[in-house]
Amino acid sequence: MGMNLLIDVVFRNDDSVAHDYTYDLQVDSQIYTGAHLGSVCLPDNQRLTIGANSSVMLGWEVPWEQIKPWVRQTEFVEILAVLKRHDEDLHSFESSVVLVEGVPFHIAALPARHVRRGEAVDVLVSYANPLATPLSNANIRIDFGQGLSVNGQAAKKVERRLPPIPPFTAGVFRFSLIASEPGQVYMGADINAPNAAWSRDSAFLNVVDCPADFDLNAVTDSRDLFGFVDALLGCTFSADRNKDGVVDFEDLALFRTDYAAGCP
Ligand SMILES: [Ca+2]
Ligand SMILES: [Ca+2]
Repeated sequence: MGMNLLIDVVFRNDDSVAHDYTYDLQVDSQIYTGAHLGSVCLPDNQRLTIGANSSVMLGWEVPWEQIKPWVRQTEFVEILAVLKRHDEDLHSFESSVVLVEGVPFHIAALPARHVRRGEAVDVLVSYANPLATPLSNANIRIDFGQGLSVNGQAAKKVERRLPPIPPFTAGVFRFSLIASEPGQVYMGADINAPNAAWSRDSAFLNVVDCPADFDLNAVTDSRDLFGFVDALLGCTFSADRNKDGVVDFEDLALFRTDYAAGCP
């Protein structure tokens, strides 16, 4: 991401006498459909003499600006070297594919992918800059499969300009959302930065709508009962049904009522 492409090619002559050659080098983009996005022009039909049983190593540097137009559509850059011997019709081909990475990042819902309808859940986006140069003007966008309430406002997406990311550092972007409808919510996220490839990640939220479904697995059964009793005996916050800050028999009574009612 965001770096010039350094290419080293070794041409070798295994023959017992020296030969004259012509070489070509091509840097191409590839996408999964096989469509061709463009090439970078490097010197072609260059002449080269390689001594008997010898190698010659040549190096090139392709500026990032020439690769950048491709990186919204592909992650792969192919390098193709062709060597042709003058005195015989002998061609040698060698190709190599380079993966052009975007900003590494990950989106996740906390503390779990299962949330209760109407309860706030945090979404955490962690990202990093693995380069030795600062990463600036990176935009993050998260689209939701269905409408949610984000930080108290109805929203179908979240967009944010990330602060500059110094070299070799990581950061997090956190926001809170509430799902008002039960079901599975898709969150598709991408980060777009001027000097990096496009990068994507996604996560699902399972929004459940049954008060007795204590473990939020969309099924209400005895495991929810045992789970609640464990939480009650352990005085953990999750057992505080009436949110009064105390875990006691009032919470047990509320859970028994919900459990007896079953799920809609
Ligand atoms: Ca359950
Ligand atoms: Ca309570």
